Amino acid sequence: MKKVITYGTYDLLHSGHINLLRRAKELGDYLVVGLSTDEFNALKEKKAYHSYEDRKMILEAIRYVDEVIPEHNWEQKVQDVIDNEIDIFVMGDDWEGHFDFLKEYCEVVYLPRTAGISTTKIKKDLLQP
Ligand code: C2G
Repeated sequence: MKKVITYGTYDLLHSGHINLLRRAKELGDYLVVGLSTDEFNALKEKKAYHSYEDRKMILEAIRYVDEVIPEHNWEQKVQDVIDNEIDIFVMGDDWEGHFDFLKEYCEVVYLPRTAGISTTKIKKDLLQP
């Protein structure tokens, strides 16, 4: 069984997230998502609208997602890859190069982001009169 992992905040779920999760799952048989906790989001200087529990429940309802684990910090990825016997690490290409250190442990794939959509854009657009 080929296992894939990806990470993110996944707040205010949108088509860019789904496109990423679908393509990540297509690379293997089992997709693990490392979901940023509310505390880690604070470290990333991100404030999610939905709580970790709600974002986890929403992700678990997506057909492409097989398991959700908490992402507490930047340092846990190597251990996650080892503990979960991961074959492929996937992220959107806005992260291109940032996680190449994982190439020692698994394949590293950066997928093209979906243009024109982001949680930040949604929040901004909703403020427009
Ligand atoms: N994404 C995408 N297209 C978009 C928006 C997001 O492909 N239009 C991808 C991102 O590249 C990322 C995933 O969707 O791979 C989740 O995006 P975020 O929730 O914004 O995640 P981020 O804050 O980038 O957290 O340790 C890694 C971090 O937790 C990544």
